[in-house]
Amino acid sequence: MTRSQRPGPNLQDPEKFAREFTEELRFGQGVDFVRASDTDLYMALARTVRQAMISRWIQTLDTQMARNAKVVVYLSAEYLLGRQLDNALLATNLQATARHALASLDLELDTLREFEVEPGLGNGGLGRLAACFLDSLATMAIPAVGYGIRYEYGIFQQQFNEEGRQVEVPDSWLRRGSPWEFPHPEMSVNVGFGGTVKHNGTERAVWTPDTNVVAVPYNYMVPGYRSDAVNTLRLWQAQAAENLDLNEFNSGDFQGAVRTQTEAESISKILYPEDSTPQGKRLRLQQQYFFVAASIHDFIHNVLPGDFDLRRLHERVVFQLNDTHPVIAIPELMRVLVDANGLGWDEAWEVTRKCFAYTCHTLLPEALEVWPVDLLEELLPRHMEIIYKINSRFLEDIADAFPGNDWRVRRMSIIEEHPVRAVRMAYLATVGSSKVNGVAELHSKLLRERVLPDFAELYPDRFTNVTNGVTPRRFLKLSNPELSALITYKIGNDWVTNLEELRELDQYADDPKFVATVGRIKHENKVRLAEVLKKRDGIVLNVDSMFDVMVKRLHEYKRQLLKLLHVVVLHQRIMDGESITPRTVIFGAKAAPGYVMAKEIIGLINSVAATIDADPRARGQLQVVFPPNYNVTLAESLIPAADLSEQISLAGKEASGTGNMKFALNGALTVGTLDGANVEIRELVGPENFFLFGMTEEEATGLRDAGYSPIWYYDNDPVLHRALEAISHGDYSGGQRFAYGHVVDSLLTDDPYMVLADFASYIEAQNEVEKVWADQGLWQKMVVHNIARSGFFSSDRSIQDYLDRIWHAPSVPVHK
Ligand code: 26Q
Repeated sequence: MTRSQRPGPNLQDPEKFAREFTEELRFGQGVDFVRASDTDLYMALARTVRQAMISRWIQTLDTQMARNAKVVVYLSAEYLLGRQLDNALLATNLQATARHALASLDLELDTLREFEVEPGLGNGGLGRLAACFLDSLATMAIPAVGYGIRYEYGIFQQQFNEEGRQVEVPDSWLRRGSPWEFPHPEMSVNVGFGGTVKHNGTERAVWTPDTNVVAVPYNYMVPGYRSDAVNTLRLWQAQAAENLDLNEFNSGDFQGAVRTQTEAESISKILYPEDSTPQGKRLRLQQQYFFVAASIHDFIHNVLPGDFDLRRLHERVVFQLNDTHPVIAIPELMRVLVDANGLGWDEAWEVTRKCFAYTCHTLLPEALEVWPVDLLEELLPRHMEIIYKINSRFLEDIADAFPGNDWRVRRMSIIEEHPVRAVRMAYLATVGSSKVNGVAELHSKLLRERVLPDFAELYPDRFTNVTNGVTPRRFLKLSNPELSALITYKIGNDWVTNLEELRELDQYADDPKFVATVGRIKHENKVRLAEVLKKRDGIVLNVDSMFDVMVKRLHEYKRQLLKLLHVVVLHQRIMDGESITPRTVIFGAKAAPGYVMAKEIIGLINSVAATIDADPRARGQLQVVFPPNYNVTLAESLIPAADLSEQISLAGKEASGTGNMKFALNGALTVGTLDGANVEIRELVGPENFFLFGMTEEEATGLRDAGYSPIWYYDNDPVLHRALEAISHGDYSGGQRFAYGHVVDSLLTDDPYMVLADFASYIEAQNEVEKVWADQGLWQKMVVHNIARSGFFSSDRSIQDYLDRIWHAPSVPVHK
C-alpha cells in the first residue's frame, strides 16, 4: 500500500463521522463542544467532509500522473463557485450520514450550512459556467485543472438605500477564513513586470523585468459526483517579492517600504465588477498576466515530468481560454518556448497554436477587449514584441491568401490604430488558437458572420459551437430535492449523470397524478422561498400567485426595463378596475458600479415596487420584489420556485444565457426572444411549450438599418404611451416628477436595445401566459415537457462536446 492509498476513517458511519467532527472541533478549531460558536461548528463540519475527499484527491493526481494523461487546463479570471459544503456532501454521498451524526450531537445540518459564506469570485454567467464545467470535468473523470485568481474581495455585496438605489459593500469572504483552501507557499512562482529586453541577433531574447511579484497557489478540491475523481482548482494570490525594503525601512521611510509591498499585493485584492465594458485599466492587465504566467509555469514545472520535451506540449495539454481575459497566455507560451527553452519561432508557434482554444462569450462590440500598445510596452515589453511578430507573420499570410487586398489586411490586423494603437485580444486569440467557439448555435453563427467574418473565411475549420450547459448536481439535485426525489422515484437515479434520461418523464405529461405532484412540489418550493426571503429581507410573498422571475446582471441589452413596463401596464389595469392574474414579479440583479444607467434602472425598479406596495388596490394581485444581493446561494432557492422565466434580451445580444436553462430544468416556463440558447430551448421543449415574442435578430438588424425611431411606437401605442407617461410624470417615484424622466427619455430618443419595438409583442405574450395559467392542467403539462426535454442543457453534454470537437482528452477513471 502506497502512502496515498491509506484509507481515511470510514466516514459513512454516522458514529465515526460524529467522532471525527468532535475531533476537528478540538484539534482543528481549538475549541470544545460547549464553547463552540456556530462558525466553529460549521468549520469543523467542513473539515470533516474535506477529510472524506482527501485520499481521493491524492489518488486522482497519482492516477493521472502515472497515465501521462492529456490535461484540460481551464484558464479563467472568474469562478463563481457558490457554497461548497452541500456539494461536497452530495459528491461523497455523505448527506444523510452528516445529518444523522449532527443530530446525535443535537445539531442541525440545515442550521450549520447557513454559516458558509459563498466565494463570489466571478461576476455572472461566465464565472458560473467555469464552475459548472469544473463540476462536470470531475464527474466525468477528465484530467483537468482550473487556474484563476484568489481575489481577496469577490463581487461586491449589494444593498439598497432608502431611495432604493444600489450601494456596494466590499465582499470580505475570507473574514472568517475558508476551510476549503490549501495554501502552498512553497510552490510559489515569480511573475515579472516591466523592465527591458535584450537581443543578440537570434530569435531568443532576454527579458529583465524590473518588478517581481510572487504568486502563491491555493488549492481547492473539485469533487466529481460519485466518480471517485477529485480535480484541482488552483487560485493564485499575489504577494510582494521582498517582505519590506530594508533600506527604506532603516532610513525611516516606512511608507515607502510598505508601498512596494502594497502595490504587489493589490494585484489579487479585488475582482473587477464590470462584466461588459472593459475599461482598459492597468491593474486589470496585471491581474491577467499574473495568473496566466503563474499557471503556465506551474503546469510545465509541476504537472509535466521534469524531462518533458516541450515540442510535444500539445499532446499533454489543451489550454482553454475563457473569453479573452487570459489571452496574454499566447505570447507568454511563445516567450517560454522561444526565450526560455530555445525552440525556434516556427516550431514554437505550431505548438502554441495547437495548445490553445478560445471561447468567446459576447456579441457586444464594446465588450471586446483591447489593450493599448503603450500599456503593454510598459508592463510586458517582451510580450509586445512577440505580439508584433505574430501579427506581421499573420498579415503576410493574409496578403498571400488575398493578394492586393490592403483593406482586408488592415481590417484583420491584431493591432488597431484608432483611437489609440491597441491590441485586439479577440483577434490575437483567434490567430493563436486551433479552435474558436461560441456558446450557443445562434451566437456561434453570429460570431462567424458578424464579429469575426474575415477570420471565419480564412480559417473555416477553426470555428465551432459548444452550447453552454449547467450542472444538474447543483441546479437540480441539490437545489430542488423534492423534484429530484420524484424524478428518481419514476426513472431511477442515473439522470444525475445522464440528464437526457429526463426524456422518460415526457410520457407522464398526461398522467394527472404525476402532473399534480409536480405542481405540489412547485408550490412547496414557493413556500420555502417565501421563508427564505422573509428571514433574509423581511419580504412577505403571496405563495398563491404566479412567481414571475427575472434574475441576471443588470444590463440594458437584457431589458429589465421591458419587464418593468409590463409591470406598470398590469398596475394600470388594476387601477382601471380590471382584475388580473395574481402575480409576484421577482427581480434580482447587480449593476456594475460605474454603469450609471444600470444603477438608475435599479432605482426605478425599487421605486415602482414601493409604489405598487403602497397601493391597496394591488394587494393580492400584483407585487414586485427585489431582494438585494442576488448570488448563487439565492439563485438556488429562487429558481426552483419560479413559474415564469424571463429571458427577454434583444435578439442577437445575449450570447447564450445559462439561467434560462436552470429555470426550464426546474419546471418554469420561459417567456423569451429568439436569442442565445433560448432558440435551442424552444426547439427542444417544443414551440407550443414556450412563450415566444419579439423580433428575430435579422428583423432587429433590418429595423436598425432602416432607421429605428422609438418615438413612433410611443405615438402609436396608447398602452405604451400611458406607461411611459406615468413613469416620467413621477407616478412611480412618489410624485417626484423628474426622478426617472431621463430613463424614459433614453428610451424615446435612443432605445439602443429596441425595448419599444418589442413592447407590444411582449405584452401579447404575457396575455397568453395569463390565459394558459388560468388552465392549470395545461400549464403543468407544459411544465413537465420543459423538465423532460431539457436534458441537453447539462454541462456534462457541453463538456462532451468540448472533448469531441476541441480537447480530445480521454477520461481517466480513478479507483479508490
Ligand atoms: C473584461 C475586462 C476588464 C474587466 C472586466 C471584463 C469582463 C468580466 C466579465 C468582461 C466580461 C465578463 C463576463 C461576461 C459574461 O458573463 N458573459 C456571459 O457568459 C455566459 C456564459 O457563456 C453567457 O451565457 C452569457 O450570455 C454572457 O453574457
